[in-house]
Amino acid sequence: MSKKRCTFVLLMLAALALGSILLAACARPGTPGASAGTGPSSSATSSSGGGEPTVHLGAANFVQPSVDVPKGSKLMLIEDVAVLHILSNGSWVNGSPRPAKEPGAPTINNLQVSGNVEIGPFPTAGTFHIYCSIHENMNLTIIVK
Ligand SMILES: [Cu+2]
Repeated sequence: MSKKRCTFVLLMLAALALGSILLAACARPGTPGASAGTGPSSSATSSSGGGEPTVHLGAANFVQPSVDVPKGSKLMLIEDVAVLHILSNGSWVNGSPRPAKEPGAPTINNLQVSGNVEIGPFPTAGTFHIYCSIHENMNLTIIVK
């Protein structure tokens, strides 16, 4: 009888411990996919309603030519038109693709974008360039500060 109760108590303790481990895992900030700063550590967001910066991709262009990214943040690429883009470090210059990777830039090497893709993080302040090798003059300037 008392042995049975003891087992029950142990089981309850085990369940509690497991529960708190799961809770701690869920509450960890920076989990991918967890959206829009409800966490306590969202003091880094300076403007534009929180969340990471985004750039939209049209049929053959970046909808905006440049984007500001807070240092350490990632950049979300959002495809507005269902067209494949292949992105790399560098830019189009006078009608020719010029691969080039600035120091401190995250490596982007023939990244196929169909749907939404996150690039980065961008740990270093500076100006970085990416381009789409399929679409002439499809350049994006990323300003990290
Ligand atoms: Cu493209």
